[in-house]
Amino acid sequence: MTPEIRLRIHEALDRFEIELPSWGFADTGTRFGKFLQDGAAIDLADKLADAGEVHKLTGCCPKVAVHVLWDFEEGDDPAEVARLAARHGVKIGSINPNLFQDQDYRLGSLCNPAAEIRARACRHIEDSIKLGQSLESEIVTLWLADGTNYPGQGSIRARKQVLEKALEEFHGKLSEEQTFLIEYKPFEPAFYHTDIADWGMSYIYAKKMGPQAKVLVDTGHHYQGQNIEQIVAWLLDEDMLGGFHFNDRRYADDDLTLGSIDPYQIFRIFGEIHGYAASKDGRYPGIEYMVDQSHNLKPKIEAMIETVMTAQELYAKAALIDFGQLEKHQASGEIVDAERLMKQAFNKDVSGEIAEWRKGRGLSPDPLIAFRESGYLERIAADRLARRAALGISESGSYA
Ligand code: AFD
Ligand code: MN
Ligand code: MN
Repeated sequence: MTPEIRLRIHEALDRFEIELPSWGFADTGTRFGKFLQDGAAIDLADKLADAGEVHKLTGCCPKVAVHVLWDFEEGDDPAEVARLAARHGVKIGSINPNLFQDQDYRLGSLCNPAAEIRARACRHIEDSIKLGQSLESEIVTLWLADGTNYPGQGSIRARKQVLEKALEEFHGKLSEEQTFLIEYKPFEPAFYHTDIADWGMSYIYAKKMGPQAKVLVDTGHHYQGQNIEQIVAWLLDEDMLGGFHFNDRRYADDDLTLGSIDPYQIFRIFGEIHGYAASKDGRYPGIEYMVDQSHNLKPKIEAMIETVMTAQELYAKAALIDFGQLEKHQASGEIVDAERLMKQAFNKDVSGEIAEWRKGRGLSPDPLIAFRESGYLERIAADRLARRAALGISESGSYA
């Protein structure tokens, strides 16, 4: 490959940071049960250690997303959490409130018909915003599971109005450094309507909230056949793309590892971002690239390293699209040439340049192999097995 191509790949990798989800290291499952892994993280300290290991090996994951109710106990000292993260070479990234598990939220949280439950949900969001400030985190990501399961169960318009008002109030609580990302999802756990079901709803809510609110695109949160890169292009053009939750899916919100089902789609999404920057004299928008996956079957840390390596590879490939030449093909209606240009970039083998980039940063050319050879998993599995036994975590994954 030419030095110019090599430089483009290295420059792309230099700017590409990926946030890891704390929950991706812990035992997760489906509603049909969990398959426990000996080395799965038990508490936030474990999660930060595992994330730190992934960052140490990949060199591009300095931040860890936290889930407020899964990662923090009442009375936890945020300063101590920040110090713990620093000890593992990472820092706390996005704050994820949890309005979907408490029994009070059976009929919804921010959109619940009962004012006192809505008020309780608002307090949790405001506490999450404050927690973010105490952790010097700059991102709050709201995924709202609210919705209904049957026609007539709730007024879609009344719920929209109630939610708008709550969101506008949250905006006033943000510090200057914070951005509030509104994530959408067409269905699940609600199965008749979801109050924030698509990018248009997120966009409208974010616009009404204020200038520090943007849209979060979770790549699994789309109906089959939806053109996600078109949504990304629109949000980029409106300066409303806040970030991504990366995962892949075959059917719905499957939380499979990125690129395991449709790598070309992720490449095209990255192509929109590189193309946008190419149209802005190389200026890239500030976008939060975050993983959101549940590794129910794959070994958790391996799956996370695999995801990061795949994201880097696809981002580097998309950086090779010749946008100047593409514009010429587009202007002349040369459809086959335009598509060939995309496919050539997608099919480029960039593994050598990525290995060089890693070696230049003192990293192993293959972080997955380096992880396997490190003995890290064997060490933590022994420790965590003993702690599981002491905690009485049964094979069903719940505390005995
Ligand atoms: C679930 C939801 C959503 C959310 C994530 C973390 O579908 O993607 O962002 O949990 O709370 O995957
Ligand atoms: Mn998500
Ligand atoms: Mn999801």
